[in-house]
Amino acid sequence: MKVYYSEAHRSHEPPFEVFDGGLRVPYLENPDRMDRILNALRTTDWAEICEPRDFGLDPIYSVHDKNYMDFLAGCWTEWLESEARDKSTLLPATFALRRQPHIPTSLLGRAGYYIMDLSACIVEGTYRAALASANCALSAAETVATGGSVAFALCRPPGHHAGKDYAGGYCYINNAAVAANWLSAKGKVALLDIDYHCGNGTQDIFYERNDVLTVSIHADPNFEYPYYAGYTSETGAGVGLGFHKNVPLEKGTDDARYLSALEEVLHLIRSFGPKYLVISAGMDIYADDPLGTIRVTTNGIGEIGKRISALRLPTDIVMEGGYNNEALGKNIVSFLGEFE
Ligand code: SP5
Ligand code: ZN
Repeated sequence: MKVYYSEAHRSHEPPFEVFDGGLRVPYLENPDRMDRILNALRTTDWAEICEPRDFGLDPIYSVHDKNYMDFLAGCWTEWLESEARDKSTLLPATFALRRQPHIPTSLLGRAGYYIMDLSACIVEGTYRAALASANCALSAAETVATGGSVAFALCRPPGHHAGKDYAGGYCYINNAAVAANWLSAKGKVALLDIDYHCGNGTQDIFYERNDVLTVSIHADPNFEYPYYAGYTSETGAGVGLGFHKNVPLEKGTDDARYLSALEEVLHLIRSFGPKYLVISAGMDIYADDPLGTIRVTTNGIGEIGKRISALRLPTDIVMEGGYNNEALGKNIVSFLGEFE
């Protein structure tokens, strides 16, 4: 299996994030995550680690707002030129409300407009890392569009919380959405998000489209981040009505309950009849994840992989979250090992 991976992620290493109540904690979405996964993949005889190809900015601008991308590209330099006292990471403290906010010229004002929380910290290497991450997802898409049955995009930073014009939850460019949109020029696409958190960015990006079916299984947003999206009542709009599905889960969800939710959405994907499948593969559904509250085991993750692979669709698997670094390698191997 081709595994697309770039070293560019290493320069994206924010020194901290801010948790609920204002607690500064070490950045959970850290470079060590990739090393754990790479080490585990190197012990297999089926993973072939490859450099991504550079697709340029066009496939990204097809999903993300140009002004937002310009903000990502230039904000670090502006931050260094600003009056701020601690410049270790760009993080706003004021956020734009849902009205029709004016976009100010001030850097911190724009940061609060384009960033939705205190986990999408920006440092010098963020923009470059985010571009390389999107190129991994696109390279895997190209592999499955040219006859490959499956490819894995080992993306860092992750992407599914990033919308058309916002960053959030460790995400800046929505890698899976960029790949799915690129594939959609060649046929219908189903995008299944199994990360612990609702893929709110992906939901927003495809909400009014009927050529990309989006499905997300996640912790109930009524108690969990991202809070404001991921409810069962959200099923798409306009021509996209009926082409989005959320399956919120309770705290403590075990393998059996997770797999029954999965069966339900696999049925939906089968009836849609896509040409391609994109998976937003977050491993934070794992029982011992520091951010998670659901209890899927390593074997359960393998079983999820097995049932998805039984769809027999050309599949672009895109890395999302997963913060138990010690378990990340075995969980990814358990999942990917069921494909091909
Ligand atoms: C890609 C991905 O998995 N992003 C997840 C971002 C979640 N950020 C939520 C931060 C909320 C902090 N609450 C911490 C409670 C720890 N017990
Ligand atoms: Zn997550």
